Amino acid sequence: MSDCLFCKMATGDIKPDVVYEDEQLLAFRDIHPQAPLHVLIIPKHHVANLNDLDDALLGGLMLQTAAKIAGQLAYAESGYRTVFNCNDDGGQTVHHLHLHLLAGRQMHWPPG
Ligand code: DGP
Repeated sequence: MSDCLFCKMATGDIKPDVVYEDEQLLAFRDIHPQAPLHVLIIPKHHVANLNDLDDALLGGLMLQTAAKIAGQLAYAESGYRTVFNCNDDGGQTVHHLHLHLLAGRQMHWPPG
């Protein structure tokens, strides 16, 4: 989608701080980090949110990639959190599917 911020990152029109990339996914640091490590993992093609994700393998790949990045950046043992926000009540502000990976501090429950 031409007016989608994360699509522009996927195509390279906007260059985020990339921590991982493969054929299907791009992962980059969040501009407003909520933890010492805050990475967003996105599919390169446009999917608006979790409601529109019809490819279970892609969802699994996003989660597996979060674990891989956490491991590569030495957060696997201390721990981390992964979050998909969906639509307004879920707190989604960018309507291109993204998985938050947060690490480097104690997380709390329930989230705000
Ligand atoms: P959500 O609220 O779940 O839709 O999360 C959207 C995230 O996207 C939020 O944590 C901030 C991040 N974000 C918004 N604009 C930019 C940007 O231009 N660059 C980067 N790196 N992150 C952004």
